[in-house]
Amino acid sequence: MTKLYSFFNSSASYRVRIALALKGVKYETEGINIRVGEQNEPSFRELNPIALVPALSNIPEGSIGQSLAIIDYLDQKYPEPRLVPGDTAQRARVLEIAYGIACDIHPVNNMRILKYLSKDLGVTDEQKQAWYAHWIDTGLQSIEELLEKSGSGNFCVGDAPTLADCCLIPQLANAIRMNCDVSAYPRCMKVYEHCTAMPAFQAAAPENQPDYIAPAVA
Ligand SMILES: N[C@@H](CCC(=O)N[C@@H](CS)C(=O)NCC(=O)O)C(=O)O
Repeated sequence: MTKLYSFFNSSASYRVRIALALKGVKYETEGINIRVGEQNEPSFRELNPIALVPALSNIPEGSIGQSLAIIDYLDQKYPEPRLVPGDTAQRARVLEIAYGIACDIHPVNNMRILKYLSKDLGVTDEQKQAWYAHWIDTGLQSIEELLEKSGSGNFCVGDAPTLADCCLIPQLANAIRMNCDVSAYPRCMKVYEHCTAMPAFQAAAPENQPDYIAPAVA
């Protein structure tokens, strides 16, 4: 069976889980605990030399890393429902939002970056939180403007979920988990409220994953 190497709290993994659920693809989860460095094990690097989750394997093509490449693969292999629209204008809007999140917002707040800030550069927890919140704010402000451009409603673009929603929901979930103030982004939050009530998005949510680790109670 198709296997997804995933970490429950990883937003890049969450993007792919949403796509798999929307398309109704059956798969098994192999938990890679990035908190303890399992992404750097040689057995995982063989599947994804970039050493980041997710990776898709047990497919005829071998294994694929990079969440957007995996979703593109799934869209080719299981065309319904389409996550990257065929229509040229809609496709451009969807990719503009998805890349804005996956290329510009997510990478600077990735775990290895935050660890480098603390361990190698010696920044305090407060400074690290300020860094995180700053890039979330800057990024979500831009996404809010992109959603205005795309005329978002219940979804980022059009009237069905697309790759843009697969990227936005996990990014917002992370921001909320990290106590960022998201009240200034009403278009983003409208999409968030609508999508997170849908069964496919719920099936993909961190707390519903087999490798879920409950937060420690203080
Ligand atoms: N561009 C990659 C990003 C993947 C990524 O950053 N994954 C994170 C979790 S969301 C990770 O594995 N972090 C481990 C680390 O920072 O060492 C993708 O879209 O798949």
